[in-house]
Amino acid sequence: MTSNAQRLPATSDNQQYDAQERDLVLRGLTSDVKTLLPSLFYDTAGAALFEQICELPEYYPTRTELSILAEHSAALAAAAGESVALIEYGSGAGIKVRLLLDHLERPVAYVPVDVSQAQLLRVAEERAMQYPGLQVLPVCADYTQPLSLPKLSPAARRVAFFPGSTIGNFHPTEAAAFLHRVRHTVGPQGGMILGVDRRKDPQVLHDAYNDAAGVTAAFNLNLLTRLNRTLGATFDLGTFRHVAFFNDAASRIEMHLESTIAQQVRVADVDITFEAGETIHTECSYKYDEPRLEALAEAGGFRIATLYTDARDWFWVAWLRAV
Ligand code: AVJ
Repeated sequence: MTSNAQRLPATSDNQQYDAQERDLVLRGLTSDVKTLLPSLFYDTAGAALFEQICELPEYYPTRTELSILAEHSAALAAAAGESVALIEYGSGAGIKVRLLLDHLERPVAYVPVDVSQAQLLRVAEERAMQYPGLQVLPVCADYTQPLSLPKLSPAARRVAFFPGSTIGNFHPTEAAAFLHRVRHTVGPQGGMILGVDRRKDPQVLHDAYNDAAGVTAAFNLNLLTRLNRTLGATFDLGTFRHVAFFNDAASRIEMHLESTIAQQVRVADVDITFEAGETIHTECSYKYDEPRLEALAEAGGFRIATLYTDARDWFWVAWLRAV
């Protein structure tokens, strides 16, 4: 890990905690505006809750993106061309990529990148069996950090696949920096297939992150359960509540955990003070319109070649070409 200049509060005993997680969490909770990184959501329970979110009637992104991919995967595959090396950032359960692999002409390699090693190896093995002749080269890594990828045939055209509107978790400057790194990886002949959630009626957005069944609330609060386990934290879940709203000026959904009372919580042997009503900002989910997406593509060294959308204009699967 790279070192960080910012100093953390001194502690009596932190040996038992994962140092990287402790550093990240304490840096977030001791800053003026308390924040935590969305990647912390995805422990085993969190990943299962996210899968439940994807099934909710209010949560449209997953099924909308799948419908776009199902309808346009042949066109996307044709645009990508022959002999593609497909690099998937955050391959997860690896369902969506099959729609592409089924249509690509003689793909040479599939490179799934994911932090979850067990799931990564399972998906890699499955795909290798389903697509004989396809080289499957799994990379276990956090794709938000610079990556080194396996050597790919110089004849292969590199195409990045980043579905799920996960790009929405990045602030615009981080998103541009991420695309720029992808652009470097795919090279001047490369391309990118990017899933992007669009700006839309704020009520639709609000409902997608405030579902009636309370699954999104459970997903958000699970972060505190995780920290209680991994960092010996003392969060009382009865004193925090899920808050999610659309911030129109910033064009993003914000998720927060609000402390309903004034209190102190210990996290990895450090006392964190909350005022009543104070929140921890746990996630941003940026929503794009065309000018915003164009600006992002351009800043990352791509241009928008084709935008595929759904009947309601709620989501995009964008085909970007390297500039
Ligand atoms: C996985 C980042 C695309 O922002 O919609 C779902 C995560 N958070 N409900 C999103 C999420 C709350 C999701 N992404």
